Amino acid sequence: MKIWLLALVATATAGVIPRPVEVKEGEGQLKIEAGGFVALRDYDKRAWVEALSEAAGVELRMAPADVGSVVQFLGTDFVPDGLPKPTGEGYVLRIQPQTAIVHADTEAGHFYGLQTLVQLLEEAERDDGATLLPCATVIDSPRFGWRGFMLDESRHFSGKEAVLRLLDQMARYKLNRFHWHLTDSPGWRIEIKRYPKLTEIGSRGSETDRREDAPRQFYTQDEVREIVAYARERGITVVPEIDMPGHADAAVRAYPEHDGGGFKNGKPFKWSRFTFNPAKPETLAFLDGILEEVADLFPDAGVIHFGGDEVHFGWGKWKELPEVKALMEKEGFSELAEVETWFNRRMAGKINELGFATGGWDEIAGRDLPRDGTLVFWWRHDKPQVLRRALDDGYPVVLCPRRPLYFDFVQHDSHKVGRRWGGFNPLDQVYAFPDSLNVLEPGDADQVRGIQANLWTETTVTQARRDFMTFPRLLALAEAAWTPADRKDFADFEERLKDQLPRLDRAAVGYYDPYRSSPEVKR
Ligand code: TNX
Repeated sequence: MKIWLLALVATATAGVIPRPVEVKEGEGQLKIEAGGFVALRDYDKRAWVEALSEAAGVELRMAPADVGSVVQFLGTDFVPDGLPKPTGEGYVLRIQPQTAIVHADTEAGHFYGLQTLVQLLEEAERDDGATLLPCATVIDSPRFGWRGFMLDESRHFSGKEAVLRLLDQMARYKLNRFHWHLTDSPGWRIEIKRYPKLTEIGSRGSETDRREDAPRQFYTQDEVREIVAYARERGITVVPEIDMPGHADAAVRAYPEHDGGGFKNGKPFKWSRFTFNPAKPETLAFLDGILEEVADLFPDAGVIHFGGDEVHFGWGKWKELPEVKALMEKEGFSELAEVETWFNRRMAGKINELGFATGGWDEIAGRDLPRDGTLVFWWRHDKPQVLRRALDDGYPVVLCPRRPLYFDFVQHDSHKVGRRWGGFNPLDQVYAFPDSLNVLEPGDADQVRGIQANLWTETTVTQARRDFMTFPRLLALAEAAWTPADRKDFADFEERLKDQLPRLDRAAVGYYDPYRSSPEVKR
């Protein structure tokens, strides 16, 4: 009997993704029946009661008081001796024969305790209309504060429904930053009231549809606010990206007076208006105006990302622009890189003035931006020296290298569509990050804010393919971001993952099934 019970406990606590820091198995089980109360402290969260009801398969009710509740959310005062008092996003979950208690110090901590409880309830044994939850204590907190996922909306547009569904999945697996790449050459995807042509003209088309009369695809400001609020309810901060001075074709299409041209190695390339004019006062004022509206729409973002990537691909025409010539003369610049740096400092200054840190791709490292107002996103996996330099220079960084964290790279060798670069990005390599990286030193811990995967959407025309590229890698990312290195175990993760795949089916989320080699979704 005892052995059987322990076996049950072992499987019941084994299922959670991301794997918690510590799980102590208890004795006995908590019986959850219809009509049971959930005590929410001072939170008004009907959604939490609904999530628990759905996971338990029985209808629970919001409790009038803490007494007699089958699930309780409590502060840290009541954590018994011998257990740590959780802080920040951490929580302690105690499942006892009479009640399950989530202790935390913050709403985020309670929310993550809820997610763990939900996953445990989903796989708990059902008995005659009740759900039997094995007793256990879970002590948990994240490895990284920044657990991110980036979605490129410009190359192909996902739209509100898909984004809300993605946020649900991110929250379920305890990811907490949604980096929203809203602008790029194919399309401008966010309404800016001061500049209506950005969406009247700039939002038409995509990577695979270059018709001038293609349908408009963008988020209205109301939709942006709705998505930001939806994310906030789920512990997720939405970080907007407005890419500049490169990747600007869509905006320049709408407002050609800001054109800075686009030349690659002296020759025009696909995006002939790849850059903003980096030195024209009207263009800088235009970008200021955009950033002001963005700041209003994302008041809690903490970071506004201004791109800053791949500018040299498209700056071939800068030398001919009168404003650039005048700037170079005035400042005594001899190189375009100095113009780029000048532009970076000017716009980062604006973002800081608005009360946000400036996020930027790793090209912005080495430009002497304020260390406390800048966040560097290291993406060029083939340039570890850039990461090393950024760290040595004192910048905080988010690690999102192409390999293994770009989800537009294929995840299985048999896959034909998608990127490769000296290899590709299978599940186990996503999982092994960042412990697989040999650039980091123990002293870097404070500066490494976390990790993030990026879904660039050049090759993902349909939502089915975006899902296919994102899942199940998103779950490996989540565990890599949350679980301490010494608790990571890929074989164990795979066992838990097999139990999560049917949950993705139920949520109508597509994925690549590595255990059945499901057919490639090519478009
Ligand atoms: C590089 S990542 C880019 C993106 C592309 C991506 C494709 C980055 C900062 N720039 O514009 O979509 O590669 O993998």
